Amino acid sequence: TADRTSWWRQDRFGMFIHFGAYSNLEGEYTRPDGTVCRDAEWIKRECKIPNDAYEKQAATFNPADFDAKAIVRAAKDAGQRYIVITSKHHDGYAMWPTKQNSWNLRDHSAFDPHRDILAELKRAADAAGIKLGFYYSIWDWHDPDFADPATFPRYKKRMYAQLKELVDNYDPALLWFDGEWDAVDPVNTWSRKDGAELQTYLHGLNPELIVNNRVGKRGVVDGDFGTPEQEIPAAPVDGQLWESCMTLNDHWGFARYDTHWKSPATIVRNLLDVASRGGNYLLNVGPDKRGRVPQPSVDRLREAGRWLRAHGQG
Ligand code: FUL
Repeated sequence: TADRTSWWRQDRFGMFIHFGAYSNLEGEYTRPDGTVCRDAEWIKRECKIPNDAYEKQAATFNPADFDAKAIVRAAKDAGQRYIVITSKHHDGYAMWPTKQNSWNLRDHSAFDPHRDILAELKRAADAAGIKLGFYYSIWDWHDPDFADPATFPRYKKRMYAQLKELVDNYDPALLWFDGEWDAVDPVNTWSRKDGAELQTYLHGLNPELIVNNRVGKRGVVDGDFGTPEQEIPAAPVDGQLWESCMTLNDHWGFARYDTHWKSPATIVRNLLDVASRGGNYLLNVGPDKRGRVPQPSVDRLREAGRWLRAHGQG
Protein backbone atom coordinates (compact mmCIF):
# COMPACT_ATOMS: atom_id res chain seq x y z
CA THR A 1 0.00 0.00 0.00
CA ALA A 2 2.99 2.32 0.45
CA ASP A 3 3.18 3.06 -3.25
CA ARG A 4 -0.55 3.00 -3.85
CA THR A 5 -1.19 5.74 -1.30
CA SER A 6 1.83 7.92 -1.99
CA TRP A 7 0.02 10.58 -4.06
CA TRP A 8 -2.72 10.76 -1.46
CA ARG A 9 -0.31 11.10 1.46
CA GLN A 10 1.42 13.88 -0.39
CA ASP A 11 -1.71 15.69 -1.51
CA ARG A 12 -3.00 16.17 2.07
CA PHE A 13 -5.96 18.40 1.30
CA GLY A 14 -9.08 17.36 -0.59
CA MET A 15 -12.57 18.57 -1.43
CA PHE A 16 -15.54 16.44 -0.38
CA ILE A 17 -18.78 16.98 -2.30
CA HIS A 18 -22.17 15.83 -1.02
CA PHE A 19 -24.59 16.03 -3.90
CA GLY A 20 -27.64 13.89 -4.58
CA ALA A 21 -31.43 13.74 -4.86
CA TYR A 22 -31.64 15.15 -1.32
CA SER A 23 -29.92 18.34 -2.57
CA ASN A 24 -33.08 19.05 -4.53
CA LEU A 25 -34.94 19.67 -1.25
CA GLU A 26 -32.24 22.09 -0.10
CA GLY A 27 -32.58 20.91 3.49
CA GLU A 28 -36.31 21.36 3.96
CA TYR A 29 -39.31 19.12 3.52
CA THR A 30 -42.84 20.47 3.77
CA ARG A 31 -45.21 17.72 4.82
CA PRO A 32 -48.70 17.42 3.34
CA ASP A 33 -50.07 19.01 6.54
CA GLY A 34 -47.90 22.09 5.98
CA THR A 35 -45.41 21.48 8.78
CA VAL A 36 -41.75 21.73 7.90
CA CYS A 37 -38.99 19.25 8.69
CA ARG A 38 -35.30 20.03 8.24
CA ASP A 39 -32.31 17.86 7.44
CA ALA A 40 -29.85 17.49 4.57
CA GLU A 41 -28.64 14.18 3.06
CA TRP A 42 -30.51 12.27 5.78
CA ILE A 43 -33.76 14.12 5.11
CA LYS A 44 -35.64 11.12 3.73
CA ARG A 45 -35.09 9.11 6.88
CA GLU A 46 -35.07 11.86 9.48
CA CYS A 47 -38.23 13.49 8.13
CA LYS A 48 -39.82 10.11 7.33
CA ILE A 49 -40.56 11.10 3.76
CA PRO A 50 -42.59 8.31 2.11
CA ASN A 51 -40.91 6.63 -0.87
CA ASP A 52 -43.39 7.94 -3.41
CA ALA A 53 -43.03 11.53 -2.18
CA TYR A 54 -39.25 11.29 -2.25
CA GLU A 55 -39.29 9.78 -5.72
CA LYS A 56 -41.67 12.47 -6.89
CA GLN A 57 -39.44 15.29 -5.75
CA ALA A 58 -36.36 13.57 -7.23
CA ALA A 59 -38.12 13.52 -10.62
CA THR A 60 -37.89 17.33 -10.66
CA PHE A 61 -34.15 17.39 -9.81
CA ASN A 62 -32.41 19.48 -12.47
CA PRO A 63 -28.84 20.45 -11.59
CA ALA A 64 -28.41 22.28 -14.90
CA ASP A 65 -25.88 24.71 -13.40
CA PHE A 66 -23.48 22.00 -12.29
CA ASP A 67 -20.16 23.31 -13.59
CA ALA A 68 -17.37 20.78 -13.21
CA LYS A 69 -14.70 23.22 -14.33
CA ALA A 70 -15.79 25.81 -11.77
CA ILE A 71 -15.77 23.20 -9.02
CA VAL A 72 -12.30 22.01 -9.96
CA ARG A 73 -11.13 25.64 -10.10
CA ALA A 74 -12.56 26.28 -6.61
CA ALA A 75 -10.71 23.23 -5.31
CA LYS A 76 -7.48 24.31 -6.96
CA ASP A 77 -7.79 27.86 -5.64
CA ALA A 78 -8.15 26.43 -2.16
CA GLY A 79 -5.03 24.31 -2.53
CA GLN A 80 -7.07 21.10 -2.59
CA ARG A 81 -5.51 18.39 -4.71
CA TYR A 82 -8.17 15.73 -4.85
CA ILE A 83 -11.94 15.58 -4.93
CA VAL A 84 -14.30 12.96 -3.50
CA ILE A 85 -17.92 13.22 -4.64
CA THR A 86 -20.93 11.18 -3.54
CA SER A 87 -21.75 8.76 -6.35
CA LYS A 88 -24.50 7.26 -4.19
CA HIS A 89 -25.51 8.26 -0.68
CA HIS A 90 -27.76 6.35 1.74
CA ASP A 91 -30.87 7.24 -0.29
CA GLY A 92 -29.53 4.92 -2.99
CA TYR A 93 -29.81 7.50 -5.78
CA ALA A 94 -26.97 7.07 -8.27
CA MET A 95 -25.42 10.23 -9.68
CA TRP A 96 -24.33 8.47 -12.87
CA PRO A 97 -26.34 6.58 -15.51
CA THR A 98 -26.07 3.18 -13.83
CA LYS A 99 -27.51 0.23 -15.71
CA GLN A 100 -28.45 -1.59 -12.49
CA ASN A 101 -31.64 0.39 -11.86
CA SER A 102 -33.49 3.52 -12.91
CA TRP A 103 -33.04 5.29 -9.55
CA ASN A 104 -30.39 7.60 -10.92
CA LEU A 105 -29.75 11.08 -12.27
CA ARG A 106 -30.13 10.02 -15.91
CA ASP A 107 -33.39 8.07 -15.60
CA HIS A 108 -35.12 9.75 -12.68
CA SER A 109 -34.77 13.52 -12.89
CA ALA A 110 -35.52 16.56 -15.03
CA PHE A 111 -31.82 16.82 -15.97
CA ASP A 112 -30.46 16.85 -19.52
CA PRO A 113 -30.20 13.13 -20.34
CA HIS A 114 -27.10 13.72 -22.43
CA ARG A 115 -25.13 14.98 -19.48
CA ASP A 116 -23.19 12.90 -16.98
CA ILE A 117 -21.82 14.96 -14.12
CA LEU A 118 -19.35 12.33 -12.93
CA ALA A 119 -17.85 12.14 -16.43
CA GLU A 120 -17.74 15.95 -16.56
CA LEU A 121 -15.98 16.10 -13.22
CA LYS A 122 -13.52 13.40 -14.25
CA ARG A 123 -12.60 15.31 -17.42
CA ALA A 124 -12.20 18.62 -15.59
CA ALA A 125 -10.19 17.01 -12.79
CA ASP A 126 -7.88 15.22 -15.22
CA ALA A 127 -7.30 18.45 -17.13
CA ALA A 128 -6.29 20.20 -13.90
CA GLY A 129 -4.16 17.38 -12.50
CA ILE A 130 -6.61 16.77 -9.66
CA LYS A 131 -7.40 13.23 -8.53
CA LEU A 132 -11.03 12.13 -8.38
CA GLY A 133 -12.61 9.67 -5.96
CA PHE A 134 -16.14 8.47 -5.27
CA TYR A 135 -18.06 8.16 -2.03
CA TYR A 136 -20.36 5.12 -2.16
CA SER A 137 -22.85 4.12 0.52
CA ILE A 138 -23.23 0.42 1.21
CA TRP A 139 -26.39 1.19 3.15
CA ASP A 140 -29.25 1.71 0.71
CA TRP A 141 -32.69 2.98 1.68
CA HIS A 142 -34.17 2.52 -1.77
CA ASP A 143 -33.21 -0.91 -3.04
CA PRO A 144 -35.93 -3.35 -1.90
CA ASP A 145 -33.42 -6.21 -1.65
CA PHE A 146 -31.24 -4.41 0.82
CA ALA A 147 -33.19 -4.65 4.05
CA ASP A 148 -33.87 -8.37 4.07
CA PRO A 149 -31.03 -10.82 4.82
CA ALA A 150 -32.71 -13.32 2.47
CA THR A 151 -32.47 -10.98 -0.51
CA PHE A 152 -29.30 -9.12 0.50
CA PRO A 153 -27.13 -11.26 -1.83
CA ARG A 154 -29.12 -9.87 -4.76
CA TYR A 155 -28.46 -6.34 -3.56
CA LYS A 156 -24.80 -7.15 -3.09
CA LYS A 157 -24.58 -8.33 -6.68
CA ARG A 158 -26.01 -5.05 -7.93
CA MET A 159 -23.70 -3.12 -5.65
CA TYR A 160 -20.68 -4.95 -7.09
CA ALA A 161 -22.00 -4.24 -10.58
CA GLN A 162 -22.41 -0.55 -9.80
CA LEU A 163 -18.90 -0.33 -8.42
CA LYS A 164 -17.57 -2.04 -11.54
CA GLU A 165 -19.36 0.57 -13.64
CA LEU A 166 -17.74 3.32 -11.61
CA VAL A 167 -14.24 1.85 -11.80
CA ASP A 168 -14.46 0.88 -15.48
CA ASN A 169 -16.14 4.03 -16.77
CA TYR A 170 -14.68 6.79 -14.61
CA ASP A 171 -11.36 5.37 -13.41
CA PRO A 172 -11.55 6.83 -9.89
CA ALA A 173 -8.32 7.04 -7.89
CA LEU A 174 -10.11 6.34 -4.62
CA LEU A 175 -13.31 4.83 -3.25
CA TRP A 176 -14.76 6.22 -0.04
CA PHE A 177 -17.24 3.77 1.41
CA ASP A 178 -19.82 4.57 4.04
CA GLY A 179 -22.94 3.05 5.56
CA GLU A 180 -21.30 -0.21 6.51
CA TRP A 181 -22.54 -0.03 10.11
CA ASP A 182 -26.12 -0.96 9.47
CA ALA A 183 -25.88 -2.83 6.25
CA VAL A 184 -28.84 -5.10 6.81
CA ASP A 185 -31.18 -3.32 9.13
CA PRO A 186 -31.68 -4.47 11.88
CA VAL A 187 -29.44 -7.53 11.40
CA ASN A 188 -25.95 -6.23 10.86
CA THR A 189 -24.48 -8.66 8.38
CA TRP A 190 -21.89 -6.47 6.70
CA SER A 191 -18.80 -8.07 8.12
CA ARG A 192 -15.09 -7.44 8.00
CA LYS A 193 -14.96 -10.42 5.65
CA ASP A 194 -17.46 -8.73 3.30
CA GLY A 195 -15.20 -5.69 3.34
CA ALA A 196 -12.08 -7.70 2.62
CA GLU A 197 -13.81 -9.53 -0.25
CA LEU A 198 -15.03 -6.29 -1.73
CA GLN A 199 -11.53 -4.83 -1.56
CA THR A 200 -10.04 -7.88 -3.26
CA TYR A 201 -12.63 -7.54 -5.98
CA LEU A 202 -11.92 -3.84 -6.46
CA HIS A 203 -8.17 -4.35 -6.55
CA GLY A 204 -8.74 -6.99 -9.19
CA LEU A 205 -10.31 -4.23 -11.27
CA ASN A 206 -7.65 -1.67 -10.41
CA PRO A 207 -4.77 -2.52 -8.08
CA GLU A 208 -4.02 1.17 -7.54
CA LEU A 209 -7.37 2.03 -5.94
CA ILE A 210 -7.19 3.59 -2.49
CA VAL A 211 -10.05 2.55 -0.20
CA ASN A 212 -11.14 3.99 3.16
CA ASN A 213 -11.70 1.92 6.30
CA ARG A 214 -15.50 2.04 6.14
CA VAL A 215 -15.30 -0.70 3.55
CA GLY A 216 -14.98 -3.00 6.59
CA LYS A 217 -15.38 -2.30 10.27
CA ARG A 218 -13.19 0.80 10.60
CA GLY A 219 -10.40 -1.17 12.26
CA VAL A 220 -6.74 -0.86 11.46
CA VAL A 221 -6.96 -3.81 9.07
CA ASP A 222 -9.86 -2.34 7.11
CA GLY A 223 -8.98 -0.42 3.99
CA ASP A 224 -6.08 1.98 3.62
CA PHE A 225 -6.98 4.83 5.93
CA GLY A 226 -9.05 5.86 8.95
CA THR A 227 -11.92 8.33 8.67
CA PRO A 228 -12.44 10.52 11.74
CA GLU A 229 -15.52 12.64 11.12
CA GLN A 230 -15.91 16.31 12.11
CA GLU A 231 -12.94 15.99 14.46
CA ILE A 232 -9.16 15.96 14.57
CA PRO A 233 -7.82 13.01 16.54
CA ALA A 234 -5.69 14.14 19.47
CA ALA A 235 -3.31 11.22 19.42
CA PRO A 236 -3.21 9.46 16.06
CA VAL A 237 -1.12 6.29 15.86
CA ASP A 238 2.12 6.72 13.96
CA GLY A 239 2.14 4.92 10.64
CA GLN A 240 -1.64 4.57 10.40
CA LEU A 241 -3.07 6.65 7.61
CA TRP A 242 -6.10 8.80 8.34
CA GLU A 243 -8.17 11.59 6.88
CA SER A 244 -10.39 13.97 8.83
CA CYS A 245 -13.54 14.85 6.95
CA MET A 246 -15.40 18.01 7.91
CA THR A 247 -18.13 20.21 6.58
CA LEU A 248 -17.69 23.91 5.83
CA ASN A 249 -20.88 24.62 7.80
CA ASP A 250 -23.02 22.22 9.85
CA HIS A 251 -24.41 19.99 7.10
CA TRP A 252 -22.92 17.75 4.41
CA GLY A 253 -25.70 18.21 1.87
CA PHE A 254 -26.98 21.68 0.96
CA ALA A 255 -29.25 23.34 3.54
CA ARG A 256 -30.36 26.78 2.51
CA TYR A 257 -30.71 28.06 6.09
CA ASP A 258 -27.29 26.89 7.25
CA THR A 259 -25.01 29.93 7.28
CA HIS A 260 -22.76 28.70 10.06
CA TRP A 261 -19.63 28.81 7.89
CA LYS A 262 -16.16 28.08 9.17
CA SER A 263 -13.89 31.08 8.78
CA PRO A 264 -10.87 30.94 6.45
CA ALA A 265 -8.69 31.13 9.57
CA THR A 266 -10.39 28.05 11.02
CA ILE A 267 -9.97 26.17 7.75
CA VAL A 268 -6.26 26.95 7.61
CA ARG A 269 -5.79 26.13 11.29
CA ASN A 270 -7.58 22.78 10.88
CA LEU A 271 -5.56 21.90 7.82
CA LEU A 272 -2.25 22.68 9.50
CA ASP A 273 -3.34 20.92 12.67
CA VAL A 274 -4.30 17.81 10.68
CA ALA A 275 -1.13 17.92 8.59
CA SER A 276 1.08 18.34 11.65
CA ARG A 277 -0.41 15.13 13.04
CA GLY A 278 0.22 13.29 9.80
CA GLY A 279 -3.33 13.25 8.47
CA ASN A 280 -5.27 14.39 5.42
CA TYR A 281 -8.07 16.95 5.47
CA LEU A 282 -11.20 16.41 3.38
CA LEU A 283 -13.35 19.52 3.48
CA ASN A 284 -16.92 19.32 2.25
CA VAL A 285 -19.09 21.51 0.06
CA GLY A 286 -22.76 20.85 -0.70
CA PRO A 287 -24.00 22.16 -4.05
CA ASP A 288 -27.58 23.47 -4.21
CA LYS A 289 -30.38 21.95 -6.26
CA ARG A 290 -29.11 23.65 -9.42
CA GLY A 291 -25.67 22.17 -8.81
CA ARG A 292 -24.01 25.43 -7.73
CA VAL A 293 -21.45 25.41 -4.95
CA PRO A 294 -22.66 28.06 -2.47
CA GLN A 295 -20.76 31.31 -2.90
CA PRO A 296 -19.85 31.56 0.82
CA SER A 297 -18.09 28.19 0.47
CA VAL A 298 -16.20 29.30 -2.63
CA ASP A 299 -15.18 32.57 -0.94
CA ARG A 300 -13.87 30.83 2.17
CA LEU A 301 -11.98 28.22 0.18
CA ARG A 302 -10.38 30.95 -1.91
CA GLU A 303 -9.34 32.90 1.21
CA ALA A 304 -7.82 29.81 2.77
CA GLY A 305 -5.95 29.09 -0.47
CA ARG A 306 -4.62 32.62 -0.57
CA TRP A 307 -3.16 32.20 2.91
CA LEU A 308 -1.61 28.86 2.01
CA ARG A 309 0.02 30.29 -1.12
CA ALA A 310 1.29 33.35 0.74
CA HIS A 311 2.98 31.00 3.18
CA GLY A 312 4.39 28.66 0.60
CA GLN A 313 1.90 25.87 1.28
CA GLY A 314 -0.41 26.17 -1.70
C1 FUL B 1 -21.69 9.76 7.54
C2 FUL B 1 -22.95 9.86 6.73
O1 FUL B 1 -24.04 9.27 7.38
C3 FUL B 1 -23.15 11.33 6.50
O2 FUL B 1 -24.34 11.58 5.85
C4 FUL B 1 -21.96 11.85 5.72
O3 FUL B 1 -21.95 11.27 4.44
C5 FUL B 1 -20.66 11.53 6.44
C6 FUL B 1 -19.42 11.89 5.67
O4 FUL B 1 -20.61 10.16 6.73
O5 FUL B 1 -21.47 8.56 8.11
